[in-house]
Amino acid sequence: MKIGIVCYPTYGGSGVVATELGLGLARKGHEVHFITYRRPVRLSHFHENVFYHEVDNEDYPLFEYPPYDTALASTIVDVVRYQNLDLLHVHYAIPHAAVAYMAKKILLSQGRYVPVVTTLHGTDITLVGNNRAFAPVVEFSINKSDGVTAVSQSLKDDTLRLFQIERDIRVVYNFINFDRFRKTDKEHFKKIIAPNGERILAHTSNFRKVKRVEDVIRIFQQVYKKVPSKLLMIGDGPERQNAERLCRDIGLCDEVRFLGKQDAIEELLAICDLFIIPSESESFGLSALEAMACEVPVISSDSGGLPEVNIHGVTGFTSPPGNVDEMARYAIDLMQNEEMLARFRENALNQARRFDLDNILPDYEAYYEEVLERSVIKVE
Ligand code: GMT
Repeated sequence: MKIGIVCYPTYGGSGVVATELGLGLARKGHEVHFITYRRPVRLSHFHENVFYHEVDNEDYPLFEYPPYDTALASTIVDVVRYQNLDLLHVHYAIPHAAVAYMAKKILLSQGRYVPVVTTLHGTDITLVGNNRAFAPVVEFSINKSDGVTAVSQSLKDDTLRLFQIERDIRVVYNFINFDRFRKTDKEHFKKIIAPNGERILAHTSNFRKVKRVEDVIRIFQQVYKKVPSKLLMIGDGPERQNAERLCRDIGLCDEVRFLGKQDAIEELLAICDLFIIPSESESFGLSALEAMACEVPVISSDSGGLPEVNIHGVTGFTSPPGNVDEMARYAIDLMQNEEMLARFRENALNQARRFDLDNILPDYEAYYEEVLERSVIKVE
């Protein structure tokens, strides 16, 4: 199959999922064309069957906001026509689903039908998508997609609750590539970060408000009082400064390392004992899954799809967002109990295996086939 993938190229989960999916499809022999404004972060090497088309968003003095949507639609039209794509898979509804609809209509006017699959990732529904500024377009473009998937049951439920949706939404869970995410021996790192055998806790995110990064510091503050430990804060974003300031205010600078954006996250996860993700809202929590694949149990909030990934009392613990004291208690229990930690590590790995890329990829392929078959009937 020749598949066009439209996504955000940044460190966000939706771009990561889109890129890993494209690479997985390419390994299976599909031809994959990424269409986006910058090379996706995880598309770092040459791959057979993978093509990248950069959207040229020309600036012009008249534009206060260069019209990316228009440039993207034109690039999609061009790539579909000249690379002869069978299907477009767009990740994150805003603006990708709407732009894909426009491109589809332009192509149709030229006698070419290309079906569009939209994958909903989370904030495109629960946060920004639900905002009045976007909602009518989000709803319309979901309804006009030829296929729609959501990355968790919780996100599907939210979509049906928040919008008037006229079509079926298929849950296809996010996935993990075990070739990359697995526990490896990184003892030399461990010695640098925790020279006295301290426990290592970690958080990775894009440090946006929704991630509640200050809660991570507050949880760690309580853990540190009971258990010799270090905290790794991986990633960057608007809340980083507040988090750093909080560390200074409570005198924890020496115990918390802000590492910024990192490419080889799996090498850091390999030395961790606990992962913390206390988000206000999280449709899936890909970073929690990445930790679990590296045998790291998770303390998370119970918002959105997180409980579908992190099973309370089995792979870690879940608490309502903002309940820092309870999350800290769970973290302390786990960090103080060697037997429980070993059991939770094993459970985390077993749960992560359910989301193995090799299991989820065929679901996407089958869904594409289904959508293509429906489209043939539509065109005839
Ligand atoms: O976080 C966002 O604003 C959007 C998106 C992204 O691109 O990072 O994250 C969402 O998609 C991820 C991949 O499907 C999910 O693992 C995240 O849970 C989800 N983020 C939220 O729901 C906050």
